[in-house]
Amino acid sequence: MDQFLNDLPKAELHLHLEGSLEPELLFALGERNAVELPYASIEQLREAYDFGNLQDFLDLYYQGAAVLQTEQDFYDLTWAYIERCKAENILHIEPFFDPQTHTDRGIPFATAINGISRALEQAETAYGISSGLIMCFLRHLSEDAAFETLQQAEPYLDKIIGIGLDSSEKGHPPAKFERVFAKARAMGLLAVAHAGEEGPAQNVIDALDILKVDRIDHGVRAIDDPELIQRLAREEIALTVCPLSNTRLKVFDDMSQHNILQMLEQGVKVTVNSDDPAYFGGYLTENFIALEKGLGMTREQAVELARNSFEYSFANKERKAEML
Ligand code: ES4
Ligand code: ZN
Repeated sequence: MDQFLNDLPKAELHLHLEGSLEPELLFALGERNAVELPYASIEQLREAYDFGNLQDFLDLYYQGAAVLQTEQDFYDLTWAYIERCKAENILHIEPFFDPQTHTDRGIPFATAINGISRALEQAETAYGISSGLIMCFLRHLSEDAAFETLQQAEPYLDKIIGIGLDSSEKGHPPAKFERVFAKARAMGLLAVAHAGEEGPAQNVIDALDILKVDRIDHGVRAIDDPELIQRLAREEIALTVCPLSNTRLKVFDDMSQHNILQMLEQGVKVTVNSDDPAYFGGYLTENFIALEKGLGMTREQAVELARNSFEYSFANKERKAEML
């Protein structure tokens, strides 16, 4: 089964590039850029990856990103993820990056996006892996800061397919970003948002009705609202679900408690994703394996989940037809 899941053609629609920064590369870049790290060893850093909730994780995730300084660093980070995709038969990716995590440290927007884009272009030419890059606004920062980031992105709109919204969900509801999402959509960008991860089902409704997103990231708390579950199924609004992330951040106590297959059986267009694999203990195949081990996912269910990842991707019709 493990080999079947690895070889199954897949797309990944919810992956934070900064969350694919493995401790080994983090230490190597720290050394290369003379950034002081508060950990004596790679092992000590890994031991710190024991999170009680989303905020515990975010604190370490933003700290780790500080080693990313040059365009080459962003290229190396992205390329390491692409090598994993190649090994796991991932045909299409729509990775996120958080420009504000870098611009707030004085790293130009151009440095991050040029390094990432160079790796994504090489993924296409070397491996035939197609992609669409999504830039996320940090929801703990202001809407004005998001507007400023959108402005910085304007020269690079050919390299970005859409915008997203991530970071601390509690206390930062979708409505805070209504105007900046409207502007981005008017510029032709697609939109997604993290909603219903730690926050309530209402955040999923508001992401749809106020931000007018094309897809929901996580969305697992939608289960608390049966009417919303029916709507998601009826309107074919896909959820990018991240099983290992949800257990590592204590959204569910144990994988046996996860609701992804329950939603799948209720007709919700769910997909499997790895979120921040360097921090949560596994890339995409490992997330599929965790669903088999923890929830008894069948091969047929795995195939349906993988099909959803192509069908609800932002790839064009021709590319979808090739992958499906
Ligand atoms: C994130 Cl798991 C998760 N949730 C919200 N924001 C994030 N940024 C990176 N990973
Ligand atoms: Zn995420």
